Amino acid sequence: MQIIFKRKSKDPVKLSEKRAVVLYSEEEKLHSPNREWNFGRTMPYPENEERGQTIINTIKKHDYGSLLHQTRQFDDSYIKAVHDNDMVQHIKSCMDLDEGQAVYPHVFPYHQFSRRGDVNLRAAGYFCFDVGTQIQKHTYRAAKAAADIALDGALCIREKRNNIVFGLCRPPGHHADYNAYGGYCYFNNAAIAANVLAGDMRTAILDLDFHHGNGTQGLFYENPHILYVSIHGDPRVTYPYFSGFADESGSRLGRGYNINIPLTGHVDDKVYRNHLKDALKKIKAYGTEILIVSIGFDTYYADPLGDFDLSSGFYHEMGYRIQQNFPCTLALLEGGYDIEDLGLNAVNFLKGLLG
Ligand code: SP5
Ligand code: ZN
Repeated sequence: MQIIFKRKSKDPVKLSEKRAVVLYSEEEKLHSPNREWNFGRTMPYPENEERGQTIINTIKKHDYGSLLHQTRQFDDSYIKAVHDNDMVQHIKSCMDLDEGQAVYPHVFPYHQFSRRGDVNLRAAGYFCFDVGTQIQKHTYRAAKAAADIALDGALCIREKRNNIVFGLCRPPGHHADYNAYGGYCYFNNAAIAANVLAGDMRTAILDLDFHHGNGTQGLFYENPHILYVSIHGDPRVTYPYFSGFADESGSRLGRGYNINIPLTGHVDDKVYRNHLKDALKKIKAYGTEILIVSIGFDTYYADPLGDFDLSSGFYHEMGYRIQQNFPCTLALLEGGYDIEDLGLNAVNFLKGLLG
């Protein structure tokens, strides 16, 4: 396999040839909260810097280190094209915090007299939809780096320098909506990428995280130009609880372009495979030229947050099936919290993408 990173964008992508890159950023480890609330007690924060570290280490250990590249940096206008600028400003303003401090919402707006007021640290309740997602001094820098990775990947594909990109985004993004952050997510990395691609290529997002991507759904719910398909745990019993039901199919012009596949009961490789094949078929029927995959490894049997029972080897199959159907794929990391096998699962997925 030959990897060429700097080909002139005029040259067409030969689909038989895989030019893959894995993007990461050193900035991401700046965001690593310690603990979160869980039923009145605290538990270790699952979305921490070890996640990125173990994936990078395992990639190197399996001799894919040559694929790793630090992301380029971009203007924050790409983030502001997708999110409420006041929310971006709110997260940015937390750079004034002291080291070790964290912002949690402590007042949530309710009913008709909830007014927005000034955007300051006390406004967290306006933008934050859960109490598990804190902002620290360096959260903005990490979230910006994760968005840069998504954007860099999108541009690599749009400029035809690469056809397979795996972006190691941390913090993740799929729970972040236009003016709401939560679920360990601040900026919606997949949506930021889709926003720059959809003008040039027919774009779909396949969300394979264990949790429903309420943010991605929300951002494109009325948009027919970005198909959103998600396979996830049944929201009646699974975070984020208030979205992800099968009858949410898009509205206005976007009607029919939002497909939710919530799964109940025992979901092993075999059950999942059938739904994955079905999802890929629908995405193909859309005429998809670039597939963005929100890849979460919290569907793993040993994951502390997810209830599915997928095996490590299944992530290889997942990647393989995806690239067989969609030679241009931008995979972006979402969840996955079993630190012990997270690296292996990610490498298996990467190997599958490489064919
Ligand atoms: C990106 C992503 O995967 N976000 C998920 C956010 C889920 N936050 C809810 C954490 C609740 C912890 N309760 C543990 C229950 C274990 N069964
Ligand atoms: Zn998740």
